[in-house]
Parts: sequence; structure tokens; C-alpha cells
Amino acid sequence: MTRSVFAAITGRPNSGKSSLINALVGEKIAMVTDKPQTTRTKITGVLTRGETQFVFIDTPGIHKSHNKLGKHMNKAVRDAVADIDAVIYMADVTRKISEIDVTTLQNYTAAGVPVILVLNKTDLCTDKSVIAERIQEFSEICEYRDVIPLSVKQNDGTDILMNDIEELAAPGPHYFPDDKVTDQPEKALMAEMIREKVMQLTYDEIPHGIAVVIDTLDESTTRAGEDIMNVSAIIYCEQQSHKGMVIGKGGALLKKAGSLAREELESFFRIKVNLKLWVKVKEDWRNNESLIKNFGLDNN
Ligand SMILES: Nc1nc2c(ncn2[C@@H]2O[C@H](COP(=O)(O)OP(=O)(O)OP(=O)(O)O)[C@@H](O)[C@H]2O)c(=O)[nH]1
Ligand SMILES: [Mg+2]
Repeated sequence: MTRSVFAAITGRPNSGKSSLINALVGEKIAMVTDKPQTTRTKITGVLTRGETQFVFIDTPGIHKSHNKLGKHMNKAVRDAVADIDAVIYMADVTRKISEIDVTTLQNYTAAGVPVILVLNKTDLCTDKSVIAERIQEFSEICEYRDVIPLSVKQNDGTDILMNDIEELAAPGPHYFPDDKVTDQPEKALMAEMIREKVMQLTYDEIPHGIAVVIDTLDESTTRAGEDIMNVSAIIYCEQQSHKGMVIGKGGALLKKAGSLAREELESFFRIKVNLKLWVKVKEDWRNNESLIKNFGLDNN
């Protein structure tokens, strides 16, 4: 009999949620950077193991929003926890508990959602007593189905989490084809791969004001008879002064981002890629509802 289970991964920015969903489904479907607020939408990751289908939902980091995009991001997290079997609440074990942790976990408890607490980045704890301290702090907030200290980076503890989730699987159909790993359309995945590279190479406010849209996409054959995917993408930034930084001296940054993104596109889609990148400015787009919608970030 087929079984399925839905689990949303939530928590504050930068705790490692996207790294976790990638590790759980075994493919890189969600972008990861060292900057907070990388993920902007709900991302579904699917793993089918025998009769059981696991559906994980990665979400934006919960934060105090200062613009309209931030409000959409926080709404996406609230939407993601409706109709699910469990929340995997992820915290960075090295960081103190915050007000956001407390209120979010209290809300889940009030709504009767089972919570598995995951304390990530144990590899950074030279002093292991920090882990016990954090467990104690979190246990004062609410009851958990389980508390799992783990390190996604060292792939240490994810098997325990998988066993916990499997226990929650209930008889029912598989909602996705068994070979599917994500619900993201091809163009959205491509745009995210490019955005990740630009975010990784830029600093301060610039990475947060980047949006990427795939402009054209087609396939052709090279003169040598090889299939090639032609992708052209527009990188939007928020201010004129940011544009030069994104392009870099003599175009160096854009060239680097393009070559890293092309490598990743080629390995994911298993086809040669010809990638063209353009940079444009849309002033203060994070406060512009119609641009947020155009960029596919309104989470509807
Ligand atoms: N040392 C260490 N770093 C980790 C671990 N897991 C994730 N990271 C790093 O933490 C940073 C944030 O990881 P993400 O997976 O993007 O975090 P996130 O929670 O999805 O962040 P947002 O999308 O911004 O909410 C990246 O630099 C990761 O490489 C871990 O187990 N140990
Ligand atoms: Mg993320």
C-alpha cells in the first residue's frame, strides 16, 4: 500500500533549511548562500523510497519584514504549514533563541501541529555543552515530537530525522510522480541557480536586492551536432549604483557568475548550455507589488 507524508521545514534565516531539503531529497533543488533570507518562496522537494513518498517544503527564513517582499516571504511560511503532517523547525545551535523562535513555536503548539526540533550546525560546536544548553532553552517553549541535534554539512543525524518523518507517513496516494524531485518549473530553477551565484559573489544590500528572470529559452544543435540549451536571463538590481557592482570591473563579476551558473545548469539539466546575462535596474522593486508578482515572488 502506498503511503505519503508532508513536512515543512521552517525556522529563522540562515539556519540551514535549504541545505537540509537538498540533503533529504539527494539533489540540489534549493539555493544556498551564507547570506540570510536567501529563500524567497515555498519550494517542494520530493523523495520516493519504495512505497513511501516524502514531500518536504522548504520555506523562507522567518524574520521581521521591512518591505513588501518580506511580508510575502513570511506569508509563504504560514501557508506552508497548513495541511501538513509535521513541522521540522530548524535552528542554528550556535545562536541564542530569539523572540521569533518563541512565538513561532507557540503558534504551532496552539494549532496542534507536531514539531520536530532540529538543532543544526553541531559541527561548529567545539564545546558540546552548548548543544545541551540549547536543548534546555527550547524545551522551555513547548513539547516536541523529537529533538535532533545534527549537522547537515557533515551529513550527521539526517537519518534519524528521516526515520522520525517516516513514522508519520499515512496510507494514501503519491501526490507526485515517483521520479520527480521538485515542483519548481524549469525556468524558476534556472533563475534560482543564477541568483544564487550572484548572491554568493556580492555583499551588503546588493544580494538582497537581486531578482532573476529567464527571458528566453530554446534548444538548438551546435555545428558539431551537439544539443545545446540557449538561456538568456535578466538580473535585476535595486539601484543604479548596484548595477556596476553586479557587472564588476571589466565585467568580471558577471562573467564569473555566468560561468558558475552555466556549470550548474549543465550538470542539473545534463545538456550543454549557452548562457547570456543582462543586468537591469528596477528601483526599490522589493516594495512594488506588481514587480514582486512579475518576478514570481508573490507566493500565490
Ligand atoms: N557549519 C555548518 N554550516 C551549515 C550547515 N548547514 C548549512 N550551513 C551553512 O549555513 C548557511 C545557510 O544555509 P541555508 O541552507 O541557505 O540556510 P536557510 O535556512 O535555507 O537560509 P534562508 O533561506 O536564508 O532562510 C550556508 O552558508 C550553509 O552552507 C551545517 O550543518 N554546518
Ligand atoms: Mg533557504
